[in-house]
Amino acid sequence: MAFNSEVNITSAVFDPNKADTGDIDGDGYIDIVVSSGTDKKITWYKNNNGQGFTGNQNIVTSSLNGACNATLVDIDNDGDLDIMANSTYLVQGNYTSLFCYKNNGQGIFTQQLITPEEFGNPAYSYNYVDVDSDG
Ligand SMILES: [Ca+2]
Ligand SMILES: [Ca+2]
Repeated sequence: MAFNSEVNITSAVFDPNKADTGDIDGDGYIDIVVSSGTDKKITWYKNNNGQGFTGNQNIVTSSLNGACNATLVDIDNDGDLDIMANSTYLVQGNYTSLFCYKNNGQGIFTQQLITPEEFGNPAYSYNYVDVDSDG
């Protein structure tokens, strides 16, 4: 794929705030995940055999209020990339809830609430590190 011109991957997200890249479906080509807060979405876009993106939107969720910080990380160490994201609005009585969307290896995700924490103010960024160095 040549990067000599701008490519519009999608116009179907409202207020996108973060994109991350990684091979979501395990086909060897780097895909893109996007969080967009105003339309409450986390979506991903498949790279078609290295030829680029068709704009087909794979919706991970469309109900995460203030969805932000979509980040690809293999959180359960099973070899596929999962998505971590958080909400900046009230979710189940808590502000700034952290969610994991576990990948089945083919880009189908299952939501899991990780830490329903109330920080007082919404957290807009975070990092993932292997705190106990166990891989
Ligand atoms: Ca891929
Ligand atoms: Ca995984």
